[in-house]
Amino acid sequence: MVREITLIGVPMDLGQTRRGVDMGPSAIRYAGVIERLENLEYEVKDMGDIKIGRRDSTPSDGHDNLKNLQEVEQASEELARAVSETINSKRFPLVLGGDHSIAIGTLAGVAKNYKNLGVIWYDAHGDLNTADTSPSGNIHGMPLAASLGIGHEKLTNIAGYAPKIKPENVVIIGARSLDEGERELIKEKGIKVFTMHEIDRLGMARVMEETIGYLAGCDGVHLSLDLDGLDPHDAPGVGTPVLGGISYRESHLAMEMLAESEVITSAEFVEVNPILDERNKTATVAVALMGSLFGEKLL
Ligand code: NNH
Ligand code: MN
Ligand code: MN
Ligand code: MN
Repeated sequence: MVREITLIGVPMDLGQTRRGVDMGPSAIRYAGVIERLENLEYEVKDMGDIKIGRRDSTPSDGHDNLKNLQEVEQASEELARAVSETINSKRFPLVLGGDHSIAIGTLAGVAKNYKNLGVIWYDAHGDLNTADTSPSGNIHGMPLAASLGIGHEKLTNIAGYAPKIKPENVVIIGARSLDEGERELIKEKGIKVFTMHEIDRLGMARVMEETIGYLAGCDGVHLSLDLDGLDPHDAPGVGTPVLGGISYRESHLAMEMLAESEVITSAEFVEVNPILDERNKTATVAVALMGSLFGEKLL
């Protein structure tokens, strides 16, 4: 594993309508991310935050069910550059969100640097909507589709190329809320999904073994971890909580297994909303999971 980490904050809240998720990067910093990683003997550099435009006053006017499209596009371009530069300077990009729309920019920056990038999408949702299938017009429900090259050109073509990833290199873990169009896309593209049903039946250890095996042919693996993948009891500070999620302990195990396998080459932790949280619990959980992902062990 690369021993140098660059933190990139993305105070984005324009991919959905609840306020407060723009404070996610601050909440995660406040929860001690830098100290946590430095204790594991990483060299950590915090590059600060990507600039985010203002909330569109006429959100979906003229953008066909894509709220704040222009602003999300601009931030994605800037984030893609920052992430790619980080990888070029042989550092590990750790992106702090912000709502999940930021994954469009993160993956645009990451995928440039790999021939066959794998993605682990840890989330209650599929994030496989397009303007045509989205029930909300919220772009945070679309980043996985956009990265597969599906959807509005302004979202699929960030950094000037598409697609970023192949459907056979994606594993979704924790799904329990999918829209109709997302279900169809999963079937059509044959995307690998471990829903809560599989996690309950197989157990997280087996799910992670299968995930790591499934992505074995990839030359890099990006972890996109939406805190709402966890159960709202363990991660209450998220905008769209869904009951019956992955526990804190299962998530720890998942991160530890990723650390042992040394497959992860970039990561982002998204949807931390301190306004909806209980005493910064969700950011604290995020930092604890980062600790495990980067190799923290009790003994
Ligand atoms: N599927 C819904 C939508 O597209 C909700 C998405 N919300 C998320 N995704 N938090 O991870 O609007
Ligand atoms: Mn507008
Ligand atoms: Mn998501
Ligand atoms: Mn989600």
